[in-house]
Amino acid sequence: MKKKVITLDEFIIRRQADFSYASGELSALLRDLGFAAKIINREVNKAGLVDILGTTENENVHGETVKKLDIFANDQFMDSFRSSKHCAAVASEELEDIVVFDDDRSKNAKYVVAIDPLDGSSNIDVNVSVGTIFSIYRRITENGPCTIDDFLQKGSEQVAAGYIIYGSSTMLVYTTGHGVNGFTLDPSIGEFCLSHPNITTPDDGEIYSINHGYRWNFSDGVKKYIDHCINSDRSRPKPYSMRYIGSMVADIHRNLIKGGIFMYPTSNDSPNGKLRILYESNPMAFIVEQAGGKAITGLYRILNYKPESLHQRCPVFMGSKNMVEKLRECLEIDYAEMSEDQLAQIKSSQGV
Ligand code: P6P
Repeated sequence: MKKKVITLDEFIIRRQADFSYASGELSALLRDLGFAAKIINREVNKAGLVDILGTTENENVHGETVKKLDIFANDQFMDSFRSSKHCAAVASEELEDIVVFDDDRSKNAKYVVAIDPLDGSSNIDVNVSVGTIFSIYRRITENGPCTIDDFLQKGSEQVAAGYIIYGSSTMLVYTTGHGVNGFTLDPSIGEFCLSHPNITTPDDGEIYSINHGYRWNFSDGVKKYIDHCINSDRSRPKPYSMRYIGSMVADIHRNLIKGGIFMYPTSNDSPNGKLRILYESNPMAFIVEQAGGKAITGLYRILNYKPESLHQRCPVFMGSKNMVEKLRECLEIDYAEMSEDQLAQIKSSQGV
């Protein structure tokens, strides 16, 4: 008997019952995200054919050259959130400050969204998978327009998080704290259809993902873990493989399904790590933990950290729980030699 196709919209409405307080706003916001993702998917898929590839003359807040598709994606999501009326404000990787919606309905909306509209965009011109990452919080300010405080919440306060991967197929993967579900876009009907119900990541894996180009600069603990992977006991059924795409969504999605660990440590170029807490580390950590994995900044859980600024970065180690545990053991040599003050500094930089 043909299995019934469950679309994203239908799934979201069915799952609304998970929230006794749900008034449908979060469901509507998630559906709006899915719609915007379809529009961006259309442009990403034909990026090579229209003048949307390449770079603009602009740089974003991080001094990174902005790809034309970055701008298109950012504008698309901003329009979608503004018209949804269920989002009070947005923090975007592409914008220095938050955008507060002040129309009558939006300004009383319950939710705020942090988003990386098109992560990994440096890969666009060479046809490598890129992604969108989003994180949804309940606003904490009660009256008047939203402020940055609505965004500087611990990752454990997220009500939903997800990503869209524009790859060999386009998938939307999200969690609302009740497991992780994946939906594949069926272009023939223009719908995201449930394809990966209740994703759980293996406790172990053979894939480790890191940019070896910075190896000279990694801490002794990170080097110790890499050596563990490279010199792994050949009696293992399968020694480790290094897989690194350079697109966080693609690397973590692969590791989530197959098992593995993704690492972006600190380095001279990135003394606090490269990945942004609000719209990269936190949403991906929420998903990885909901899938049974672990996500740490080094010694501490990513979701415990309360960010102090909108675009703040942190070191990232996340994936299969036994691999993250092994890494954490290796990292202890980085801290063993530290003075109490140095350790206190690390703790405060990692939000403990
Ligand atoms: P590197 C893409 O620019 C990104 O923000 C993430 O998607 C990716 O994991 C990382 O940077 C890659 O950085 O320094 O290895 O090129």
